[in-house]
Parts: sequence; C-alpha cells; structure tokens
Amino acid sequence: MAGDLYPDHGVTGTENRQYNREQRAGKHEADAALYKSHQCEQTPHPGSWRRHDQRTQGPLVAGYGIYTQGQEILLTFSFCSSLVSGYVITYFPLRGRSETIRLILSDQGAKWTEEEVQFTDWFTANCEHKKQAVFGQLPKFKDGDFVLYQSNSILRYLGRKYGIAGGSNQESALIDMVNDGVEDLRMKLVRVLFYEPEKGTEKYEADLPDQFSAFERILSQNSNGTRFVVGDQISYADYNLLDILHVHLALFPACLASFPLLTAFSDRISSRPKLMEYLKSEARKNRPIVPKK
Ligand SMILES: N[C@@H](CCC(=O)N[C@@H](CS)C(=O)NCC(=O)O)C(=O)O
Repeated sequence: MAGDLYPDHGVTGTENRQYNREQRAGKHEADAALYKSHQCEQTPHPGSWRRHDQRTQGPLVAGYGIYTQGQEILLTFSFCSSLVSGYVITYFPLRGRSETIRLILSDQGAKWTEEEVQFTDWFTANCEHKKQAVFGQLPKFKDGDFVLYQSNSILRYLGRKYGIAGGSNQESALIDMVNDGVEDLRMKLVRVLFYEPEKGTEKYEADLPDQFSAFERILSQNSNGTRFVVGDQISYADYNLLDILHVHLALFPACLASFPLLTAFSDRISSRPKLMEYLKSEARKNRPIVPKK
C-alpha cells in the first residue's frame, strides 16, 4: 500500500523498522561500512532505493541507488539543469525588473525559459497573465511548480537557494539593506522614465552623484571596494547593484566618472565568465531598457 511505504526507500515501514532494529543489534555490519560511504544515516534495507541529488553550480546530477545485500547499485544520470530546474521568467520584452534574476541565473550556471508578455496583450481586459498575477503585475518567476511574484522576493529566494544571501543573520540584513537601496534608486528612475517622462531626466541626472555616493561609500567599507557590497562572497544585492549600474551607464554614460569603486565594481562583476557570456548574448542585447516603440 502506498501509504505504508517509506517514500524515499521503497520498502514498508515495518520492514524498515525491523531492519533498523537488527542493525542496532549489530547485524548487517558488512553493509554498514559501504552504506556509510554513501552518507546514509542508517544502513538501508536491502532492496530499498533512495534518490540521489547533487546540485553544484553545474548540471544537476541525479539518480537512484538500489540496495542489494552488501552493495548499492547506482543508476546515476545527469540532467541539463534547465530541464530539471524548470525556471520560467514571465515578463514584458524588457530588461526591467527581471534583469537581475537573469544575471543571477546566468552567473550561477542555471538555464531558464522566457515567457514574454506583450504590453498590447497585458492591457486587454482578459489577459490571463494579469488575472493570475498576485499583485496584478510582473515579473512572475516559476521554479518547477513553485510560483513567485515580487522581484525582490524572487531575488531573495534565489539568494537563499544559491547560497548568495549572506553567511550570517547580520550579513543577510546588510545585503537586504543594500538591495533596498537599489530598489529606492530603481523606483526614482522608473518615475522619471515611465510615470513623468514629460519632465525630462536633467534633474534626475544632476542628482545622481548623491545617489551613487552612498553605494561608493558602502563599497569602500568592505575590503576597500575590491570585492563585493557585503562580505567576501557575491550576493543577490551585488547582482542588483550591477544591473542598476548597467542601466544608468546605458542612459547616462558619464554617470560613474567620479566613482572609481563603482566603476571598478561594474567592470569586475561584469567580467565573471558566465555573466560575461550572458551579457554578450544576443538575447540580452536585444532586450531594451525601455519598451521599443
Ligand atoms: N513591486 C513589484 C513591482 C512590479 C512592477 O512594477 N511591474 C511592472 C513592470 S516593471 C508592471 O507589471 N507593470 C504593468 C502594470 O502595472 O499593469 C515588483 O518588484 O515585482
């Protein structure tokens, strides 16, 4: 009966408990050494099976181990991580609030699928994407069956998933703080570009040094600006800062002239091999910052 099975081991609970009792009583020692090398807490019941997943930065390696008396036969296979991860980004044909997600996934060696929603469809009365959107907006991010909205929640989710969300509670809080600073700047830019375009960008551009000096100072306080915004490992806030710098450099090419640490940061992070590959890709080059007319 399915309900009586240990889902990960394919034997009945009674059989497994009996086997574990025997194991504690010193039986099955020959098996134990072997199974220990496979990091089993207890010697598995012969005939049982378990799922192996090894997720490193490359492809997911998965397989099943079938236990027989004294040995485990491993049936191991590698998947292309895109097939396994099932990441889908649903967004408008823009960099926008999805670009940092793309930077993270590409640099972490993950693949994803793009689901583009055209503005003309979005603004029709029956747009399914809009109806489903929890807060009536995009991006939407899917990780297999798991669906998430709110771009910064997606960044934090990926941050935790890839171990790029800080090594301690305080580090995570600082990463969050920097990320919120990026969000504030992004909102100011969104206002001038999309909500009040008639006002122009002159004042915004003139005020940019005030905005950037905060990030320049943050960088200077961590390894003299030679590494990341917080700690000694990349975090989702680094990718988000990088994206907002890329956007500003594209719109206002001279904007970092008096910010040597931010300039070096942008060059350094952009030259990480996997990230650089993405940044040079046609998909990225064809994705605009503001909607194409
Ligand atoms: N706080 C949300 C804001 C999302 C947002 O502003 N999405 C815009 C595109 S960047 C949108 O869906 N605009 C269409 C609409 O509001 O109908 C997030 O970070 O995801």
